[in-house]
Amino acid sequence: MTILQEHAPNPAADDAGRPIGYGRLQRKEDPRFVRGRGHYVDDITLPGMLHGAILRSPVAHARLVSIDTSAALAHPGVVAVITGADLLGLGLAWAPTLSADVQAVLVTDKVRFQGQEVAFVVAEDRYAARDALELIEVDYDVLPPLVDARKALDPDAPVVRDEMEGRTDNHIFDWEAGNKAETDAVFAAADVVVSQEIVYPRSHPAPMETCGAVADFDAVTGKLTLYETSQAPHAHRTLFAMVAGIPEHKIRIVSPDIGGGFGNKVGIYPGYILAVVGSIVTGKPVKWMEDRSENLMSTSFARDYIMQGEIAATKDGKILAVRTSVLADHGAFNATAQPTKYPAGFFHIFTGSYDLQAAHCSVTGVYTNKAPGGVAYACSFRVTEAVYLIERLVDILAAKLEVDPAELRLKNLIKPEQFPYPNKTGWEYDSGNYERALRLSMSMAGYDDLRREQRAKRDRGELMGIGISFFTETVGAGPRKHMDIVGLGMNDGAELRVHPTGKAVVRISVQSQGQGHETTFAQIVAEEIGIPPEDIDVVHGDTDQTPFGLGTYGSRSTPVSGAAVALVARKVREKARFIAAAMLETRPEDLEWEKGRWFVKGDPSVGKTIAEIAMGAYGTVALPEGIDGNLDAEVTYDPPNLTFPFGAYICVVDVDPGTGHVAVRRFVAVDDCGTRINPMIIEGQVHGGLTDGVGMALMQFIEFDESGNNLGGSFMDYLIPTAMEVPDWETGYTVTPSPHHPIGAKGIGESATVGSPPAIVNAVVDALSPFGITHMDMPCTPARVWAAIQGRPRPPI
Ligand code: MCN
Ligand code: CUN
Repeated sequence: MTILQEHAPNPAADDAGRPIGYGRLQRKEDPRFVRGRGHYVDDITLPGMLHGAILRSPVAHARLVSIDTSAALAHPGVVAVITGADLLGLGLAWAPTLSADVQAVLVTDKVRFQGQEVAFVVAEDRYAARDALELIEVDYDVLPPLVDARKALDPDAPVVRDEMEGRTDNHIFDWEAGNKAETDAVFAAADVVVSQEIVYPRSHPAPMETCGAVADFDAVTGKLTLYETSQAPHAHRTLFAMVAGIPEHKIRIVSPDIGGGFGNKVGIYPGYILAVVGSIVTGKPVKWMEDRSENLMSTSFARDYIMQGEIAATKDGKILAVRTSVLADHGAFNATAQPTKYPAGFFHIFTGSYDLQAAHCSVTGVYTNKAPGGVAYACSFRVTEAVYLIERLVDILAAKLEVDPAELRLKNLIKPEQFPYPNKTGWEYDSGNYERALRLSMSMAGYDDLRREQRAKRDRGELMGIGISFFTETVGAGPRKHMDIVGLGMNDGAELRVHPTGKAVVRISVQSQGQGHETTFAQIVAEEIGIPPEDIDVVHGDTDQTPFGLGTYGSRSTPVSGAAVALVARKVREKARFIAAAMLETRPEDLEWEKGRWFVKGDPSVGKTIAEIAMGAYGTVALPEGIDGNLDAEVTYDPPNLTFPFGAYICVVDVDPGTGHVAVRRFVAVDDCGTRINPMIIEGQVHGGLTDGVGMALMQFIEFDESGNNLGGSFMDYLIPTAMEVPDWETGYTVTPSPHHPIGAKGIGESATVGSPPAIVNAVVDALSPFGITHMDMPCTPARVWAAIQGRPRPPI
């Protein structure tokens, strides 16, 4: 095992900022991955396995007139062709979504988005299955599609969900937070108000591995084993039991190695259900794996928020209030996979990191003829949109007041002594020292020098921009009193067993998709009971082997499951104390703990290590009353609150006025995720999220033409940032532990995706400000930037 030392001293690091034991431990899972020994769903091959393929609709909105499957069934190798009519008979044509809506598994009445699932072919190999798709004859009666969410509530708009009883429009929900009357009063009396329509465009998580499943239903035992790309195997098991009527104890869900999730693998897709139906119908295991275009066209779209934002302030720059009304395009099915009872997730946090007097938001959700949206993409469930809104508004306010955006933020950030801070929409931020983080990012960036450089460049006609964002994240869903998924409280279990020779296995309910849980969760146990991490096996991703829990998304693994793991280790440590006392023939209260060992107070030479205690537990030592002969424990953890990590980001861009190309020259990211477990893994998480941000801010488009055709269905159209588009990230950190987490840790997995787009767009707008530009919608592509500055006289500075 190699233990790398903390490198580069960080100006803010102090004793409290040291990571927990084993710090930058190299990832335990990597020897498997770098040798090509990862085991993904598509690597699973079962005896007699068949292959499924989905026929998808080429049109966005159409009545289904007829389907003729006879030619496909006659194709060599084809075993079964399943249509919506077949599913109706099984009661499986419509599946519940995670948000009290239903989604068609296969079209029965009407196609509602391009790419929707129409039929499922099961064949002896995937080529036969794919070939047979072309032999299915479908007669569509094409209808005018609803593409523009702004027109969704017009009286003459096509009605997407006309199958729902009594439904004559496309309205899904209205939701609000904050206090409208108070907010309006503050706005009415404010010196300065700025308003802006701010659009967070549709985006897609696009993980390296697409979604897929292998279903194996054993008709003799009645047991369903489902291997699937899932971020939440236990929640999926319960849902499958509810949907398919298979008893829950007869369902085993296995999520092996997952090649990236980013929210794409939270929900349950028709393809998973079809693989199960295929296996039940044929009596053989059935594999279904999406191709790239299917993934990009039909699964898990995120964002799509049209936000009218307003911010009110005094003339000397004290921000008083924020208000916004949002139109949310949820696509054809409200399949939003998020764990809160609020239809806009954690959008509450649009109040940002500022000490405000009042705030109000209202969100209206609508159906359109697009693939289900409103789902998840490294987002903490709408925190991305909320942070983008407030951070753009603060910059627009700074421009209006002609003050430096860093100064405006420093003046308004919540102060350390105000924590725990109740924001104006009812959430309590657990801990923070915001000014310290912003000042650190400014010193790392050399902020004043950058502004000087910018002035000199402007004099020469060069376009350089500096953008800041400060964000507060909301992660660690969550307290069961606040949130659930279809009635399942957001709690997580952990089981720890120490074997007789002192090696251990910890079983967890969350599911890594690349975040390194096998390493960091072993580090937490190592810290708590002193067994080295290489002696601790982390088991996850198999419902038959792990305790119940709600899975990995919303950066909840560390805040919830990590807490469970720390507590289960403490439980084992306490049990070990009683066993050690029996072994040492003393009283438990006479023992003292040092990492890995209980010893007699005042006589450190007399003690027992965890390994010795484990042998004692399983051995012949006479155990005290109530202590059984093992060194095991289990817990289920219900967090008292969410955790609120935060960060201060500074982006420097150069814009080429001739082509409109934006180059991100520098990016400084200071993150605070409380106590840090593994700084190397944290940096990896931050680098990935920042790269996502470059994609969203500068490159990625999912447009639909007027017929509802998705124009972003391949990586030729939906661009993925590479090393070519990103700078060398400059990361720093501060440490403000969470007061309610057993080891003080907060999540980090989505922080950089949340925080980076506003920093980048703020930098682009800053670069273009000499043209009088105060806002630009993402993505700031060369074409858009170039068009924005054409015909605009540049005032002399
Ligand atoms: N960590 C740490 N110290 C902390 C906080 C976290 O060392 N104070 C470590 C954790 O122990 C874990 C990793 O950082 O190994 C991420 O932890 P956490 O913030 O708890 O997030 P989750 O593990 O719950 O991961 C989910 C999050 C989400 S929601 C998305 S989306 C996303 C992200 O993680 N998807 C990812 N990062 C990803 N990284 C990879 N490689 N692949 C994905 O699909
Ligand atoms: Cu919001 S995407 Mo992540 O929570 O799986």
